[in-house]
Amino acid sequence: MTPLTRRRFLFAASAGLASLRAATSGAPPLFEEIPPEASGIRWVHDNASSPEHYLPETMGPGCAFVDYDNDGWMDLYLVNSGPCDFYAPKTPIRNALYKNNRDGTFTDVTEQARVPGGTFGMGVAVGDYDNDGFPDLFVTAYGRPILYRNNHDGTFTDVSEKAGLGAKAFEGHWSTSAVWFDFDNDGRLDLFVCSFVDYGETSHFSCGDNKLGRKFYCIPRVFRPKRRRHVHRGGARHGHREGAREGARRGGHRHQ
Ligand SMILES: [Ca+2]
Ligand SMILES: [Ca+2]
Ligand SMILES: [Ca+2]
Repeated sequence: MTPLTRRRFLFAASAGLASLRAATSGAPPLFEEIPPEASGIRWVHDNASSPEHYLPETMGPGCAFVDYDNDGWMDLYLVNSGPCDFYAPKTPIRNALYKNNRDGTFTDVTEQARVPGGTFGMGVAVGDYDNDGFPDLFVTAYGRPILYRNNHDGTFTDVSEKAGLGAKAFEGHWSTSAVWFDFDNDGRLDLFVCSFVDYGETSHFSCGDNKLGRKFYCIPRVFRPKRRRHVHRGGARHGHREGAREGARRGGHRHQ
C-alpha cells in the first residue's frame, strides 16, 4: 500500500470536501438563525468598551444551556459585564436566565430566579455541587465570582460567601473560566477556577502609541501571569456549608 504522506492526506481531504459540497449544494442549511422577535431572547451583552481599552473589555461573554427547573427542556443563562473598578454602566445591566417555553420561545425569568449577577462577569460553569438533583451555577468574573445554589422552586440563592468563594477569596482576582469535576472520586463535585493575568487596581493599564495619541488593547503577555488557582472540595452529603468547612480543614481551598 502506498504510504499516506501529508500531501496525499491533504489532497484526499480536499477532494472529500469538494464532493461533500457538491452533494449538499441546494440542500437547506443545517442551522437557521432565529431572530429575537421569534425566540424572545432580546438580551444584549455590554462589553464595557472604553477609550482606555482595558483588557477585560475584550473577554466574554460566557453562556450555558442548563435545565435549571428540571422539566427536561434546556434553558439558557447569559453572562454580562458589570460595575467594577474601571467601569460604571450608565444604565443597569445584568445577566439573564431564559426559561425554555417548549415551543421554540424563551421567557426572561432572571428577576424571579434571582440570578442577575452584578459583577463584571466572564463565564458560567454548571454543576450540581450539592447533589440534590438540581443544577447550580458558578459565575466567573473580573472581581467577585458568584455561586448560585438552586432552590428547586425556580429561584437561586447567592451562597458565595458561605461556600468560601466570595469576595475575600478572590480579592484582586480575575477568574476567566471554571469547571466542576470530581477530582478525588468521592462522589461530590469539586471546583477548579482558572485565573488569567494580574490586572488588579494598581496594575491595570492600557497600551498606546504616544506619537499618535491613540490607545490599544494590550496583548496579554505585557501583564504578569496569575498562577493562582482555586480548588474547592464540594460537600454533597452534608450540604455546601459543611462541605466548605471540610474543604478548609482538608486544605481543599488552596491558593497557589
Ligand atoms: Ca427547563
Ligand atoms: Ca444543586
Ligand atoms: Ca470530590
